Amino acid sequence: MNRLRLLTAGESHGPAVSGVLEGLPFGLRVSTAQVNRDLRRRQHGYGSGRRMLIERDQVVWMGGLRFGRTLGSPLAFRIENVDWPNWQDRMAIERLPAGGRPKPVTLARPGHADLAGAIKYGTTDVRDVLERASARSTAARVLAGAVCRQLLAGIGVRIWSYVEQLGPVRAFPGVDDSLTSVPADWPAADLASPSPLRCPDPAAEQQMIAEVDAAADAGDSVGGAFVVVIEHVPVGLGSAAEWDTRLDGALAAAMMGIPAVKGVGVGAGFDVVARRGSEVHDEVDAAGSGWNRRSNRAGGIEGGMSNGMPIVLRAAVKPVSTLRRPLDSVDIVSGRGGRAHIERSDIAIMPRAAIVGEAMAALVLADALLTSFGGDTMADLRAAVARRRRRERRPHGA
Ligand code: EPS
Repeated sequence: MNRLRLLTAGESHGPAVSGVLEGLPFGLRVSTAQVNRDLRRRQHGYGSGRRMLIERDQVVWMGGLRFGRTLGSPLAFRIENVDWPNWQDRMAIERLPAGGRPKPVTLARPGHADLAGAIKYGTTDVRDVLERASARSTAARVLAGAVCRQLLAGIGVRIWSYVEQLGPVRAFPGVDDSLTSVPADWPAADLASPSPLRCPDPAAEQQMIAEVDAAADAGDSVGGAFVVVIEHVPVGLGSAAEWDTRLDGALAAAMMGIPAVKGVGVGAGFDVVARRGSEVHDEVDAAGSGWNRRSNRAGGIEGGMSNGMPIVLRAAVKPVSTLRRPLDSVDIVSGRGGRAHIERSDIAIMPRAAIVGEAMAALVLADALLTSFGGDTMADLRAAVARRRRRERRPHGA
């Protein structure tokens, strides 16, 4: 990111996760209620483990706000881990607990950060690695993303998401692009009261629930795909000037930065492979007064820049790597074979991963907005965006 910097810290079973978001303009009104709403949305979803019944994620502001508005200074925050008192010995901060070193975790879980991390740091206790590699860290990102979402909402940008696939079950099966079947009122309904798996196709959602149950019964886990949609983005965020100034590149990197994401598509994504150009590019329709497109296979980005159509991102999420029926592994101390460590875990994270996807998109979009338009204050930013919106208008033809 160019204008914004986000640093997060905190172990999954430490006292808190925390963060600093730097680079916000002066004068952004931040609703704590809306931040807490987004934190709650990240905790919601069928297939979550028992930890989500323990935690009640809420922001504690540490700096950067006065009377509910940003001061242009770093925004600092934390979220307390309610589970911390149960881990004070195993995660003691300053010295070994009175009872001595807790039993180390030595059987690395395939798919998790365990093995590579243990070798990287030369540790004989995988807990040194897994605590930070935990998806708990995404709470801090969702918090920062919630603030960026409010900045974006101020210039009319809306971000929403849904679960498109869970294991083999797809929303709106038989439809080429599931997005075309999502009811128009679904994003608002999801915000007000999310369904168990945040899937907009109720019939598919029932099958998805059965799939989660089947995976749980088998001691297994299940992944899927989610879609993030970003609407009313000003034209021209990002640029074609360099490989690292492209908006699609930044968004893809941010999505890949979500734990468990293994693939990202923009618009038609991997479906472009087998199609001809006429079936991929979005014709500009002369009818009407705007720059109307007949389709949005580009997913709102052409030449690395937003083109005014909704930005559509799709992410493939692998199944959670902690299995109750564990896979084969090797003990990192003895070198002997064994079954991977079992840590309390989730069965499916799809509805929650999608909320993290919204947050990552908000961070990157807010950064791209500030990169294009700058501004020390929200008033500066809004004025610059309004100028761009005027330039977006189509000239009247003869
Ligand atoms: C996680 C394992 C579980 C999840 C955790 C991520 O935690 P625990 O080991 O305490 O049961 O609940 O996610 C969160 C705590 C969270 O807030 O999302 C893992 O191994 O990555």
